[in-house]
Amino acid sequence: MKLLYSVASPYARAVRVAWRYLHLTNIDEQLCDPFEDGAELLEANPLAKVPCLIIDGGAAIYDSEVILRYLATLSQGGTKLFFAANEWQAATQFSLLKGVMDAAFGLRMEIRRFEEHCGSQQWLMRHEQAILRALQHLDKSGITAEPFDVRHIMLKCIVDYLDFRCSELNWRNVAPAIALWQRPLSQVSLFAETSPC
Ligand SMILES: N[C@@H](CCC(=O)N[C@@H](CS)C(=O)NCC(=O)O)C(=O)O
Repeated sequence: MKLLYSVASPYARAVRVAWRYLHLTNIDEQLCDPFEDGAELLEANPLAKVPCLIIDGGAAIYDSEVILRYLATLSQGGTKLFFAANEWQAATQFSLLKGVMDAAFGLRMEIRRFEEHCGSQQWLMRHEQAILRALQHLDKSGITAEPFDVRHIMLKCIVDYLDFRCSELNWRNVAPAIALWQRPLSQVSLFAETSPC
């Protein structure tokens, strides 16, 4: 299998951490800048987004949630990536995390538009506020104390992405428990090997 990814993408990083976490070995990672509209990516994913997994036989799997769910089915060692289907609170938290990742990417794109002198202050604030409210909510929910699963992979990829791409956003003020939890995890090989910086 081949995973098309970019180093900075938090979505792709979540997938890259997950396959390592599941001890899968048959995945080749191939760098791909989605903004270059390369032929291989366009053929695999008409949306031209990474991550995109091309499985043996040539079919493509995207987006990141679908890839994560697919990888979870390949795990043989008993390592669980996902919570049970009827754990609605966990599922809702997972949706919240996907939304924060979208808002973080949206914020980064808006910052880029500001660099090109066409940013919108309203959209910048909207993304920032969504991120801060969500991280505060997750912090208070005690997510960092729960057993490790896909939600923690998402959370770590989000906060590292914010530090990397949106470093002026002071998220640590509203999420002190997540801030404490984030730092030592960076030493764990899953995260160290996939770090965007
Ligand atoms: N919903 C998608 C989002 C993926 C996504 O937006 N990836 C970004 C990189 S971080 C991308 O490829 N952007 C290219 C574009 O927006 O044209 C997922 O979960 O995989």
